[in-house]
Amino acid sequence: MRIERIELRVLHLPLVRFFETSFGRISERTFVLVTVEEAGAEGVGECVADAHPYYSAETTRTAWHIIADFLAPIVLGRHFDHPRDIYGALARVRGHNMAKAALEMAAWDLYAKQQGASLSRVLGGDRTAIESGVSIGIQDSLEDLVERVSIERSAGYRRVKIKIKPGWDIDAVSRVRQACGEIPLMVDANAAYTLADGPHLAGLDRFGLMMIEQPLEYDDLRDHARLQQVVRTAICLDESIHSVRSAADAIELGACRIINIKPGRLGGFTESIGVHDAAAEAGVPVWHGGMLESGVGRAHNLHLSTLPNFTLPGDVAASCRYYAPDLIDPEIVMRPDGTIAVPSGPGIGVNLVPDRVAAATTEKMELRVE
Ligand code: OSB
Ligand code: MG
Repeated sequence: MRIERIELRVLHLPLVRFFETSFGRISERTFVLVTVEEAGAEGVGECVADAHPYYSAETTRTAWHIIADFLAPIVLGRHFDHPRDIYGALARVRGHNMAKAALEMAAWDLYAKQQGASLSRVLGGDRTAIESGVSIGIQDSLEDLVERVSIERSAGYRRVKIKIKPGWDIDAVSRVRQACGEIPLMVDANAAYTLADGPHLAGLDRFGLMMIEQPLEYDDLRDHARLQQVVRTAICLDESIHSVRSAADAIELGACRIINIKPGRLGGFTESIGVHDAAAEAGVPVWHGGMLESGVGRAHNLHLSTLPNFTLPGDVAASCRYYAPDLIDPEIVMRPDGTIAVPSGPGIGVNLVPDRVAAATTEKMELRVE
């Protein structure tokens, strides 16, 4: 594979419904879409960095800058036997995993298309469908929360995650349990607590949650290991895991019993497969997280979710929960049994609708081999 042209776009898409986490409420996403091309064949990748640096340090603008000025020049015109070699070639640039992932994942799509193979096969997955869960944000009231959970459960989602923060935790979980019974339920704090909240968080143990996701600081492992001694509920790490090495550290320290894999956070598919494999070896289950992706990133996520250690339902849900219409056709739909079929065509197996992409584009740039 030898990428000859890279196109960057900034896209702006309103969300169907606002999404609120412990770090704030958003109603739209602004993200970079990367297209890579060789001899007329194209691959696409979606950068999960948003306009603000609240989930992670990266933003739409830093991703644009890093891809255009540093990553694209490394990759353009260079021969790669396989897309698994790209992440290593970008190692000289420190951090900026979301920028790296957008470019690397576009290259995986291109490579799979050149092979005439489904991306999931190229990644090493063998499922034809994945189990879908939903992530439900903080709502204006507990009544609204119960209503949202009920709606998503009736739709068929196999597990429900609710966002928590101090002041919106025990009562929220208690109300959902009362109203909805013993559904597969978990919580995600997006780093809103400190170790001093341990006894309070242990108050969640009585609800039989599947896990507590990222209760403490975004870059912490040590306090999570201490917290896991205080709470019975399994801790799952999201923000704290940014590499195979940090995953191995977390497992060895006992900082988590479950890992959320997001390729954007990990610099792409190569490192994601590494975390998946390391976790499998240690007997730690993984699930696929979400970043409110459009259909492009969502399709990539579906394909990665077909690897064998993705044994828990993830946050990869139907397109219609996020954007109406989505950028792709056909959209990604969840079936009444709570599963999503993995597209079987070459690459990511979904098609961008050019008019919708054009309408959402606010900036565009092209880079070519000199
Ligand atoms: O912490 O998993 C998270 C969305 C944006 C940033 C961080 C997170 C999330 C979600 C939503 O939980 C998952 C989704 O529905 O895509
Ligand atoms: Mg999370």
